[in-house]
Amino acid sequence: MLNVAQYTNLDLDTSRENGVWVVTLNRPTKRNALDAATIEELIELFSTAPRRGARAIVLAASGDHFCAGLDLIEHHKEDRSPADFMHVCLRWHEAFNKIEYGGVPVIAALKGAVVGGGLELASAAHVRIADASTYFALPEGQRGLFTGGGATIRVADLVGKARMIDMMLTGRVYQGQEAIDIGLAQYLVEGSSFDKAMELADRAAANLPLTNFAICSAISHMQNMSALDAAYAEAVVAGVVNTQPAARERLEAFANKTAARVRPNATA
Ligand code: 1HE
Repeated sequence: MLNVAQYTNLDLDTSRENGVWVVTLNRPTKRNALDAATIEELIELFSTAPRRGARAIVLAASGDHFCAGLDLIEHHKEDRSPADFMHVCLRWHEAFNKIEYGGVPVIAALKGAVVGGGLELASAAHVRIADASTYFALPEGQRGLFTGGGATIRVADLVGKARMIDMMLTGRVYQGQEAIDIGLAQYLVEGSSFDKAMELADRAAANLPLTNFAICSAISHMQNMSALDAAYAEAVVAGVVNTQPAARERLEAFANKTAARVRPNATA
C-alpha cells in the first residue's frame, strides 16, 4: 500500500473498496497553484497508481478553486534560466502524460478557477465535470508567459486552435454551458462536481481493468499515429482486450439474457 505520508500537497484517499481513489490538490491557501514539489508528487502518484490497484481516480481540489496554474510566486523567486524552465516543463509533461496515458480512468471534479496550468492539468484527465462556479481561462498571455504544460496539445485538441489562441490573446473566460459546448468539460452539474465525479468513477471502476486500460491509454496513443498505424494498433489492442476471460463471462451474461440492455435515458 502506498505510503500516504509522503504527499504534502496532495491528499490521497484509497479507502473505497471498489478501488476508486480520490486525489485532492491540497494547497487551498495558494489556490492549488502547481509548484515543483506538487508536480513531483503528481508524477509519483500517477506513475504508481495503475499497478497499485487503482480502478478509477477522482481528481479533486480543496478550497473554492480547482487550480490557479503555475506557482507564479515560486517562478518569480527562482528567477529561472530558459534551460531551468524547459526542465520544469518536462516534469509537467511527465506528470500529465502519466495521467492521460496511465490506463486508469481519471475524472476531474472542477470548481472555481481552472486556469493556465490548472486547465492543462484538467485537460489531461479523461472526464471533466464543471459546476456552476467553474470557469476556464489561459491567462498566460496577459502574464507575459506561454503555456508549458501541454495546452498546445490538449487544450487545442479540446477546443480547437482558434479558440485557444483567442483565449490566450484576449484573456477570454469560458464558463457554464458555453464551456461545455466548446468541449472544455463533458458535464455541467447544478450541484457538486465532486459527487458527480464519484458517481461516474464508480461506474467506470465497474468495467474490466484491461478494458479501461485500453480506453484510457490506447485511444490517446492512437491519436498520435497515422490512420494506418492506428487501425493496426486498434486491431492488436482489441485482440487482447476482447478475448480476455472476464469478457467471456460478460458475453455469456448477455447471451443468457441476464446482462443489462442499453436503453435511452428516461424522459421527464
Ligand atoms: C498563487 C497563484 C499562483 C493564487 N501562483 N500563488 N495563472 C494565473 O494567472 C492565475 C493567478 N491567480 C489568480 O488569478 C487568482 O489567485 C485566482 C482567480 C486563482 C483566485 O483568486 P482569489 O481572489 O481567490 O485569491 P488571491 O487573493 O488572488 O490569491 C490567494 C493566495 O493564493 C495568494 O497568496 P497569499 O500568500 O498572498 O495569500 C496568491 O498569491 C496565491 N496564488 N494564484 C502562486 N498561480 C507550465 S506553464 C503554466 C503557465 C501558467 O499556469 S501561468 C499561471 C496562470
